[in-house]
Amino acid sequence: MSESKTVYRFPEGFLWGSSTSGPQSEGIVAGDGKTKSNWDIWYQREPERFFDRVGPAQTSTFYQHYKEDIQLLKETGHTVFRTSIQWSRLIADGTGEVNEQAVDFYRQVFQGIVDQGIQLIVNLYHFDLPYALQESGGWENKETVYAYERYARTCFDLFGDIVDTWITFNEPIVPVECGYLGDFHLPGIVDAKAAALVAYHTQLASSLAVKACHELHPDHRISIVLNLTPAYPRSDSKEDQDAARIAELFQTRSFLDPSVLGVYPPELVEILKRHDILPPASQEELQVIRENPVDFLGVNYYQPLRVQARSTPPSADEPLTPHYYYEAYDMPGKKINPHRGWEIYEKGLYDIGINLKEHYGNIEWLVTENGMGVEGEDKFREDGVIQDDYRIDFITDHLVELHKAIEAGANCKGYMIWTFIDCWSWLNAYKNRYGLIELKLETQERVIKKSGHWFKALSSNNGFER
Ligand code: BGP
Repeated sequence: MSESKTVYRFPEGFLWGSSTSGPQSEGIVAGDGKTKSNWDIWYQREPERFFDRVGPAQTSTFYQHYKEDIQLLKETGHTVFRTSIQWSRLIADGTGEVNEQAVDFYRQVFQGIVDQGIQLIVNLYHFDLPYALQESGGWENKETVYAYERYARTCFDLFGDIVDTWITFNEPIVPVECGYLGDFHLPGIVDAKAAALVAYHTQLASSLAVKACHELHPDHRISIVLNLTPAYPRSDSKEDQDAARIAELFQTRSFLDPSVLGVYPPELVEILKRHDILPPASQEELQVIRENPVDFLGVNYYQPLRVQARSTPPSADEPLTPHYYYEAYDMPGKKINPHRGWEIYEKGLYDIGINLKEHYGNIEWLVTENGMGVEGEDKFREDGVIQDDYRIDFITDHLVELHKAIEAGANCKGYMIWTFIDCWSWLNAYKNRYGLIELKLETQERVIKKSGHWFKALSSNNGFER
């Protein structure tokens, strides 16, 4: 006797698709007019930091193959797709001349996607700063905020007749953490005061872009994409609970609150003041942030944050890092993706939905990234096709939780996987593959994986049975 199955049907009009980014997919072609980004220069300087020494010039050649790739979007059932404009491609060194070749390229890409009836979402910034701006102080320098605002206005102006849905930044906390509290992005320094300033300037830039978008195109919608990592305390003890609350202040609420509610959490401001690293903010700037919340929210979810109280109190002269207040908790028995080292905790997606419903006015949101990077997928090949059942299970398990959240009233309007075609993943380059479509690096051939065919059925059925 067959077991009875549950049908998970999503609300009408629910969007199905994927996200990628310019720096991770376009690649560089001689004579394309692209200037250097922070990633291009870092790779030039330290190629050994990048897995197998594969750098940002060798990404999945979307620049040359976008027409066939757009066809593949259709073949895998996409009704929504997000990519990003590379600032360093569009505007020479971030503040110079507009690159007409880039304008042609992006216009053709965007039109091609829209012509297929796919909802297009265009992101303005995915970790890629024009290097010339990095040299003049990067996001520590207020001038970068204004340069970004001009860049955003240029994009709204050049592409606003095709694109109507925008993202200001992807995961803005990541460059702060990786570049100013760690050594995973340029400039690779540890300086909490600089980190707080960079975060503040990024938020201000985002709010200025929201304002500009609404001024130029009142009918457009604009958002920010945040990696919401709910913080779960090790125990119910007050110490662990405090640690989790503060972890969320740093990791998520530092952008979530100002972007959605227009204000910073008072406790975060207090902490920064106490350590004498509160960025100087004028009343006028805070008003820009207050008056320009996003229209909807993009949520990237890969893993939760497990947190415990510190085992030893901070020493008197210990510099501030987030770990001044909490430690990571390595929870025994957790489910993990061994290739990426990230915990898999599907219920996090449910918790995010309920948190946004209860504390953020039930703002409309989309899952803009969720996915599983796996190394050595070749071993799962049968009859030429990668049988990535683990990816199908990963997506399904998350969708069950998302469905539950929607039934409980969460205002989620779509699910986008990371990613469409295997793409270049920063320092990990092509180590872990995330795609619904395989990219053969040597030939640049694209082959739909089992998950890509499955995704098409998921989209056509607007749900699944299990
Ligand atoms: C997100 C980024 C993506 C993507 C993804 C997978 O944080 O927005 O750009 O790279 O993570 O992570 P990774 O490439 O490091 O495995």
